[in-house]
Amino acid sequence: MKTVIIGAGAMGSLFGGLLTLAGGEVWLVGNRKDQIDAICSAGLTLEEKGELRIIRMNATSDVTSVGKADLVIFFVKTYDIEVAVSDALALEKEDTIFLTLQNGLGNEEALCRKIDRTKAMLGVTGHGATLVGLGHIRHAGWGKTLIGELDHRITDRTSRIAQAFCEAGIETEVSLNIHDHVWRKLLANVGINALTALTGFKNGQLLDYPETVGLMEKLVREASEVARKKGVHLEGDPIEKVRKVIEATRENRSSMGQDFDHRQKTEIDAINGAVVREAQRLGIPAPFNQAVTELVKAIEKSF
Ligand code: KPL
Repeated sequence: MKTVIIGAGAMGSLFGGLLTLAGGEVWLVGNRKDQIDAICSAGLTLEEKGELRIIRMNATSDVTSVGKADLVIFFVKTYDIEVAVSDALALEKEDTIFLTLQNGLGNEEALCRKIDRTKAMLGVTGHGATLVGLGHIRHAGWGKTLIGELDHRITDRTSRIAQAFCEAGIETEVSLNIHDHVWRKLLANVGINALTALTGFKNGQLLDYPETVGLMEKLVREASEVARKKGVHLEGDPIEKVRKVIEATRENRSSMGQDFDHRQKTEIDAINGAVVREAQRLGIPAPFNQAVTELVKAIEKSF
């Protein structure tokens, strides 16, 4: 399977590196030339539990140089998905699969605006990774990856991709209702990302203070209410689930935290901002999500 990953940030590089180690043709495509040049000249440095591995891999900033792909995985920021999908059309052949593993809401819609729905696939991952330098990432959070068809069928192609991921050490299951998992992952991002960005904490530190625990719970409670009203099936206690993600990614700096560290635009509109929009549509309050959305946006504007 020829796999092309669009987005050479921490998570795209992590999946690219692990899939490369498992064999098969893998390409990492990113628009940050310095990051791509570093990987091309010295390989990707993957730091895991204190150990360093150098992974020699294919990387480019010119998607048209890659040829056609069997599988395209999107790991770009939510606000870049439209452009990324247009670029990725250069990789399309009759049976190419386009899989988004991005955070937040709205990726499926963006993908299906330019790609036939039958070629699109959704997924979420519980892994966390930090970009520590050019061509250097730290794998700092572990969790399951789930993928699924938009129409919730189990197909050969989902099983094939899940197997390829598992062979690369990325524990993956095929889901019969991937949309529920997109919301479950969203709840983790709702509870973790803005709070870690605003406080400067690593994910695990949120559990060290009653104030951040309380805020996390309020954010997740509001979002769960929205999810339930939309008919999303949330298994068990959503707050406990988010606590588990925090523990499993304790040493990671969330992606929004890293955006703040680099004074970059964040995915707030697709995470807490999306909860606020959905809550408004349903006529229910989401004041804590509204507050963190406005705070993050104000700080973003000051960058
Ligand atoms: O998805 C993440 C993110 O940082 O965006 C988690 C799972 C919270 C890991 O940090």
